[in-house]
Amino acid sequence: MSRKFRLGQSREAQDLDHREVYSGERATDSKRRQRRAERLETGIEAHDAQALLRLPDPAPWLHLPEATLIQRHSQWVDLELADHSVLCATLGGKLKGVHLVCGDRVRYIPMPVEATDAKRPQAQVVAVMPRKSLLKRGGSDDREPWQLICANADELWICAAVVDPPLRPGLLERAQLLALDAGLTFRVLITKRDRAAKKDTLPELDPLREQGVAIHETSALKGEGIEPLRALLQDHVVVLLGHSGVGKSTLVNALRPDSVLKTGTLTKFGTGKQTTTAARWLPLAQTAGPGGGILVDTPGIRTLSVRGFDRALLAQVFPEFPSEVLEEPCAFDPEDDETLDRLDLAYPERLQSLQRLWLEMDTRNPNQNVWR
Ligand SMILES: Nc1nc2c(ncn2[C@@H]2O[C@H](COP(=O)(O)OP(=O)(O)OP(=O)(O)O)[C@@H](O)[C@H]2O)c(=O)[nH]1
Ligand SMILES: [Mg+2]
Repeated sequence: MSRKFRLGQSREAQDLDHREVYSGERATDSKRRQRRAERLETGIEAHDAQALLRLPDPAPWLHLPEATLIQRHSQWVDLELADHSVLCATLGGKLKGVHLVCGDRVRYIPMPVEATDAKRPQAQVVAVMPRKSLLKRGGSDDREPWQLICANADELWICAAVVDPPLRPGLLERAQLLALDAGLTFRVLITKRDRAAKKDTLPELDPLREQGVAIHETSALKGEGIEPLRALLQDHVVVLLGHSGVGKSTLVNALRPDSVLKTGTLTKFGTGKQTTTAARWLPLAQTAGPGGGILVDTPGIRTLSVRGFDRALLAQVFPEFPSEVLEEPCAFDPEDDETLDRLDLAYPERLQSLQRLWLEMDTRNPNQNVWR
């Protein structure tokens, strides 16, 4: 019997609720479906989030030249070689299943290609060197526990615009957790400062100011607040992260006079249009002299998931809370005046943020054992 299903009503989707739909199917079909579902389930359970971050031993390849992976494309990667030239490379079979990311130091085998054929891959990546740091965020479920952002960075600068798109303190807390997890120095970059009155002190940032987080106010269009950043970049690899449209690429262009990264306009809702589509490693050395630093421009993010991160990190992001709250935040009612008075919080709304992050960090996979 052949049946037609509308979008979202596939045979598999129906299977979740109405197994009787299959009562008439042949035994062989039923067995095949059962085997497929078992394979999927075993696959999911076998996922070990930490194992996915392990890299194969590069020892057999250490005689090969080293390069930096500066951008990933769907079928190939761009490498920057020791002489700063860029070439296109494919990934060798030995790296099957290894998640490479912008900033990885790799070993490659050059492949002979005619000089005129610059579009063909000219090398094959065969090994990845151990990473100094790895900036990542949580994935949506256990089939993709992590989304890697950048390897071998030193600092994370979270970019947030004063308006268009609006400033969201929740995103800053999440970024702080990501930086702590990766061991990176954390800075907040307020962009589009020209769009708010000078006397507006941006009180949303007070909790971060009190913690001593470095906050830099900039206006890339007016060239304000850019010079101090140039000094901070010296000899450092800095990842720029933020919502689409906050002005990350505009900032990179301001910091690299020879850079012409594409920047975008905003939608009528004041959000960006995902102008940058892949993370790109951008050395400043050619313009600012040796040791000028590296900027990594990234595509605009919608959220920063902290699924699977260590709850112990929360104590550093929410230092104003006593340990009893950090151990079991959900035991405290954020709407109960008596509780809030007892905790004597300067920013009571942070209790809800703490609870949200604490729950999200739970490693339980919401999609595990789904019959598909
Ligand atoms: N007024 C003002 N506008 C700015 C400033 N910086 C960037 N913009 C504008 O913001 C818009 C988005 O800038 P982009 O640099 O493309 O933003 P992005 O963060 O790279 O966006 P994605 O690549 O989509 O993630 C552009 O129209 C810029 O002109 C600023 O300092 N002041
Ligand atoms: Mg951009």
